[in-house]
Amino acid sequence: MSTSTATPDVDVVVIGAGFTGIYAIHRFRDRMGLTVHGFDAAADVGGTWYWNRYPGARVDIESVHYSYSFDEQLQQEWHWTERFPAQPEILRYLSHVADRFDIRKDVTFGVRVTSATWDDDASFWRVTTDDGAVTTGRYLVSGAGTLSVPKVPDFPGVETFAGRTLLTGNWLEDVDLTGQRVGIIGTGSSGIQAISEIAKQAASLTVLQRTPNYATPIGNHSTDPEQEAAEKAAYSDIRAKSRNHFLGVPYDEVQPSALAVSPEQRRAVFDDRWNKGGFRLFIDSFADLLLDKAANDTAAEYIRERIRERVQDPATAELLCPTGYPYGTKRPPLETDYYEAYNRDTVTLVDVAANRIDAVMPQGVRLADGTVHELDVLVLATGFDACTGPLLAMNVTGRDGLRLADSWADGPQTYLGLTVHGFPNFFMVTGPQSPSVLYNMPLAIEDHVDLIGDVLAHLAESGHTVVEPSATAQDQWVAETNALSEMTLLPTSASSWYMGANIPGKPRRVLVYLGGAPRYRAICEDVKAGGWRGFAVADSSRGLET
Ligand code: NA7
Repeated sequence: MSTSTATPDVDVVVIGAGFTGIYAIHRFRDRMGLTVHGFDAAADVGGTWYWNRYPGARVDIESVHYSYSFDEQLQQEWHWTERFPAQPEILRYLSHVADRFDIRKDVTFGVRVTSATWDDDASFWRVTTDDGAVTTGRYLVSGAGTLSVPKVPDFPGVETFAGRTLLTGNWLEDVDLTGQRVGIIGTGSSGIQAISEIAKQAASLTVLQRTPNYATPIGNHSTDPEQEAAEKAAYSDIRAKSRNHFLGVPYDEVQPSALAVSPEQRRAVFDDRWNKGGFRLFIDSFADLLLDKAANDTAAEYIRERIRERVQDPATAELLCPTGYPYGTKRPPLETDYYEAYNRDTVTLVDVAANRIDAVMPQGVRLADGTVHELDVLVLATGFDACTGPLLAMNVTGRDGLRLADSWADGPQTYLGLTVHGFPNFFMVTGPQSPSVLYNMPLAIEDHVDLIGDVLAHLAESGHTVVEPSATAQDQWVAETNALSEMTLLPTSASSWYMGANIPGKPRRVLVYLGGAPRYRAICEDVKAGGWRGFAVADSSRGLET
């Protein structure tokens, strides 16, 4: 008997019920007729938008683009109230999609995957959850997210704080901060969004900043009915254009080089993109900002000038001006009235790069020089163990007992950011070394889920049940991903989570494919057209010739 005839509980186990899990269940179950079961640690669907309910949490890509494209009726019927909606509205949208496609009936909520182990004899995955249950599935699809394992810094005494400690990446309740003395550590995208809102409520807000950021205006506004109607009428063109853009948005005004135009022309472009908001300045101004330091300097200086215009106290303004790294080498935050928050008497900026955080005490935070900031609430907006963290947290063990943690000891090793040699039938949606966080997420997710669907269809057609990338294909992909990053300012410039550099001890390797979504999609098409080049298929994992 072929070992692969052992029958698992389901065809596909899907981990996570965020943007990925919802679409994956629909795609595999309703469009392919496979049996599917999902798991999510949350009590309901939503993923990122379930866990991040901190004040000010908001999407950074226009939701007309940051939304599913797979169902025409869905995209026609849904109405966004704002250009860049806040977290509650996105969660409502995901709940609506889950209702519409009856997703919840195939998800177990409130359980966390504690291990996933490939069974070499049965050729399927055994997925263990923290309720003790074991579920077997022929294929394992991770939709565990890229920014879903929060980083909690181990400041000495952090557990002794007598007030309330809140983590932006795990913030589930409405919290009234009115009249409270609030301290916040972290001025990345989450911290900047939270600071702008908390500043309006708190009796005092102390911002403990280690690195200033290049935040630029989001330009949010209520949905304009005429614009909405026009976009809905042209949705298929918009989506096609988005998929042909580096970041997955239909922007088309980027100019080749910031250095090829006069200072006046450059200023006019920067002003225009600044006023348009969103990521226009970052990815729709000049194409060489991430490639050429001199080009980048022009944008960095422009942003610093604008910060100085907005912050009344010159010393505070200087502290808010990033100087130590190029624009965009850390993920640029988008903001509404962030810099104006520092013009309030109740908001204080503290430079914890110069005077580092020494310890957390019952009454607040103590700095190296002995200063104590007394607080009722401490907000940690300290980021995530990005891209690899959510996958490694699941204790994945592949063929011949190979642990993912060992395979990735020196950084992620993947083929296409989708699969891993030694881990048959394992698929990572928006995995490390895919465009993921540098590609409009819902579209990146749809592309990957569709690609997995195509792999599974190919297996079914060819009469096989097991697929795995070859070591050679994987080595080439890792080399290409690293080489692409070397062409940019990223590897050498900033301690960014793009490079894994925000987590002590994490290998410093690029976690994102920097060739852009269109090139990546073309490569995937080519792999498919070439008979799934780089993949080996078999009846059982013992039969893989890799
Ligand atoms: P980020 O962008 O990683 O920001 C984390 C912030 O926390 C950043 O300002 C860090 O400063 C700061 N941080 C982290 N650890 C410490 C310690 N130990 N001491 C002081 N300050 C610290 O995370 P976000 O949640 O804001 O954003 C993540 C993504 O979510 C975002 O890019 C979007 O894609 C959505 P540092 O810069 O390391 O000096």
